[in-house]
Amino acid sequence: MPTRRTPTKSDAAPASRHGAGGELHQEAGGDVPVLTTAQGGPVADDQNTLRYGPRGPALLEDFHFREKIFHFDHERIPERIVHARGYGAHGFFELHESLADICKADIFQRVGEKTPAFVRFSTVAGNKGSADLARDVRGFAVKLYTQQGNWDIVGNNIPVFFIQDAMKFPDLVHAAKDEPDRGFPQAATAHDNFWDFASLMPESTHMLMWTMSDRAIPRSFRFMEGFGVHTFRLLNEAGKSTFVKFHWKPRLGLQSIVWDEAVKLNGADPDFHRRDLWNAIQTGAFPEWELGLQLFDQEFVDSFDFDVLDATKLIPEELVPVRRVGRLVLDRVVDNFFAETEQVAFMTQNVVPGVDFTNDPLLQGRNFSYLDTQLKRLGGPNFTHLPINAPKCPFAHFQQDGHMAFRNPKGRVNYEPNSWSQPEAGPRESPALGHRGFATEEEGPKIRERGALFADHYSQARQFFRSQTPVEQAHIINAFVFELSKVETPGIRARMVGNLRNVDAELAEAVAAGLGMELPPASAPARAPVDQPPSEALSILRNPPPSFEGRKVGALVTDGTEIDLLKALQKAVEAEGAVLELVAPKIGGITASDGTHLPAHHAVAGGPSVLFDAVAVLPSEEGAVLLADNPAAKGFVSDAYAHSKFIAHTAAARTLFKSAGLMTPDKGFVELKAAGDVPGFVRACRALRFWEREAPKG
Ligand code: HDE
Repeated sequence: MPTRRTPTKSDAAPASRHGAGGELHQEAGGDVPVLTTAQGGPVADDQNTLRYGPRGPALLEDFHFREKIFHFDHERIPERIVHARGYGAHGFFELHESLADICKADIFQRVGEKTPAFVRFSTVAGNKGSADLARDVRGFAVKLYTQQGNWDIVGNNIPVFFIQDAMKFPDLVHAAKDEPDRGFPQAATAHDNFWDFASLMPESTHMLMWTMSDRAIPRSFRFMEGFGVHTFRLLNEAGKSTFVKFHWKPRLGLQSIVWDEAVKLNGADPDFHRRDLWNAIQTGAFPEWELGLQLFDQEFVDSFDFDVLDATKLIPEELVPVRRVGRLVLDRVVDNFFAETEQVAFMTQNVVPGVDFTNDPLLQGRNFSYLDTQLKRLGGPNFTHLPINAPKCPFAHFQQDGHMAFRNPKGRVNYEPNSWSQPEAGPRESPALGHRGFATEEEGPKIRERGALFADHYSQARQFFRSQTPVEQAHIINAFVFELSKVETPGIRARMVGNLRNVDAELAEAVAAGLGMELPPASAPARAPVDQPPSEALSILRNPPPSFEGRKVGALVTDGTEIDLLKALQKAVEAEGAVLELVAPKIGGITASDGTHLPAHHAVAGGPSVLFDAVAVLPSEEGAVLLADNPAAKGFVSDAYAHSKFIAHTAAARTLFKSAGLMTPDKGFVELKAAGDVPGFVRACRALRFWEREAPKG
């Protein structure tokens, strides 16, 4: 049976050219390019520094050595202050529905037209080298290279935010990141500083409900939503304004993992998310999202229970449906991680004519921060000269010079107005084509104050909790208990649980019980919460994916594994658009029942079941006896069980289950007696997990 190997770009890498002495130079010639310095000078010896005699001191004269080390010393740029760990890919946006009546942006005019895009996903709190499965918000930043310049929708996978005013952003980020004296914990909010701040900022409660939910541990970037978060405006040719919230809806549906998997994945494969994106694109399974718009007018704004300028609130999809108008497809990995993913500069203020801001105080603050931060990170004002940041439409301006300016104007004229004639005279502003904001009428005293509705901190937090299934509610409770258990100061735990009493009594009681503490008094809300109708769209499990497409099955196999069963499984899994990988006692592989040798994708010790969405345990009788003695194999099945995965198995596998302590199989186990049983297993997998296994016992 042929096994699939993920092709990678490195497959095409040139042969290694290491040698102790001068072999490289001897090789160079013919098709082999000669190694040069950055100045282009050919290099004779890249192995030895220039020195007096074989054992003598190095010479300052060695310009090749000095240049090489100098450049290496300066390879790093500051990592992003937030969203440092990220992964990007190229693709396109394709319009499905013309929006000409409500938005004049060029990108929204012609159905079927494709606009190049670059997307970077990220975690927020961890440093660049942290693990992918941290409990965290995921950044979902989209750069659209439109014919009217770059438009960046710098969003997250959660539709609300922790704070209402940009003034508090440095405090939020300081509190969430590692504590300044000790430099830990990394990529985790489970520590005193974060919960101290969060419990003192009731406006963050709604967002906390989301970050304690499974939304903060997505299965993959491909299976999560994206949100522009703020309310923006769309403007049509007549200058009419429509309010809008941006959504990205994943074609393969929503999916998250459970916390114990996240903990284990961070060790087993800290690059789980980036590897998933890379492999999906490289194998032609291009990740895809639909662009959705919630469109509303001033009348809705006036009637809504909350302020649409408050980024800690969302607009339920049941109230304003999401209109899907196009798709975003990622179909090309980067050529170079640093040049593209690291140097890409997203900026909320990058909008195009037809798209405008609102007075959301968070958005207004972001519009300053994103430009400012690029100067520090990318080292100068010319970061738009980098190919990843440069517009792909014609552009012309009089900005000049600065560090690393490599797109330089030709000719004499670098100012405006000027009286030269074209083409020397250069570009002119265009009132007709240029960006013009909506001419709002503003009045009022110059004050530091928020709108009255901003004071409702709990109504939507309650709505979120009550919209979840019991399994999801249990996960939220467990997450609060886990995080607050890491808080050393009991007063902080009590203050947080006091806030949770304003969200939901059962939630607060369950968290207090989980922490082993008395239920503290409820904190006094700034504004009494109001019950809102539950919203199905807020739950992951109430919105199951259309199929098992894009998911992965791990088959635990041994020598003597029944080949017909394995072939049938591979066929059915692939027909579903999913992937089957073989996990064997040794990476060298197995000899199947018909004598064929099958290489393995993973040795069981390095291929735990957390890497898969479902597992198949298919040992021969003898193989099962050996696996029953193998701690990694026992962990494979007991974790698959604990994580509520569907488990296909042969009769022989029971020996392994027994030794792993899995004595009472449930309906999540599917026995494969013959190839004909395989389709039933794959159909079951469409539900992704057998949640009955962990449903709270009533
Ligand atoms: Fe950001 N944020 N942010 N943010 N943000 C940055 O910009 C900032 C906020 C988001 O993949 C920084 O280039 C302020 C909300 C993403 O490169 C910085 C405030 C949302 C990314 C910055 C916010 C986001 C960033 C750091 C509060 C969701 C990664 C490096 C007013 C709607 C983009 C950089 C990428 C990155 C500032 C709040 C999303 C410092 C001041 C709300 C996805 O400019």
